[in-house]
Amino acid sequence: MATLAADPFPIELDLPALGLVVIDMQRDFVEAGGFGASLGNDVGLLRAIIPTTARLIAGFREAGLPVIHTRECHRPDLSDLPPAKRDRGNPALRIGDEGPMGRILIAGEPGADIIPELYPIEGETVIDKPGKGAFYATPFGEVLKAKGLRQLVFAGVTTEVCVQTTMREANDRGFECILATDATESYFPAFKQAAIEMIRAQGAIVGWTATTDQIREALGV
Ligand code: TIU
Repeated sequence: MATLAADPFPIELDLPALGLVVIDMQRDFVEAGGFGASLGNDVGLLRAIIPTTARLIAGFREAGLPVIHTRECHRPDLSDLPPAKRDRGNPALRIGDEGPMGRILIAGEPGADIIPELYPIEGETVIDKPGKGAFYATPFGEVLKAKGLRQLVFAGVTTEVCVQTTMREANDRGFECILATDATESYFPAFKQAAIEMIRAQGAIVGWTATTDQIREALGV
């Protein structure tokens, strides 16, 4: 056991049952011409967390604990893309359209892959998910169970969309969830702050928050 100096109160980490989940650090969300940009967002904001997220991932690797990556993407034939998702709003390019990094948010295209700075290493699990949450229509839950995980640290983008959705899904399934506040980002700074506060309010109603340094210290790296 190791104590993590988290908010709103410290949490005892059971290291053999702890894993890191890095949500959707894909070129489509952080590079020009991708899905995030097609929705009208300033994707530059998200790039600021790349070095911190790399340090967090390195800490888990050094401690010998699992790192699981997710990618929001769809099959090339769009059979897992509900029309309600594709037809939403008035984006510059829709999911499946040809963009500068290949087809927007489609599995196997350069834009849908994880950025080189945070690329998975041999043996790490990558979950492709058609929704915002990582449990829906994926083997994520079975993977966590097979690895014997009970506590999850979350990083990635965007804080209030895919990260928070997955944290809430995990919390309902009995996992203790910790958000790494400096390894997650939103296109909307106010939404990031609000998500952090709503997660840890009411006695950690969804989970805990901690910085990358605090997490690395608890890991002993
Ligand atoms: N648009 C936005 O903020 N996020 C997403 O569409 N997906 C994820 O958060 N990964």
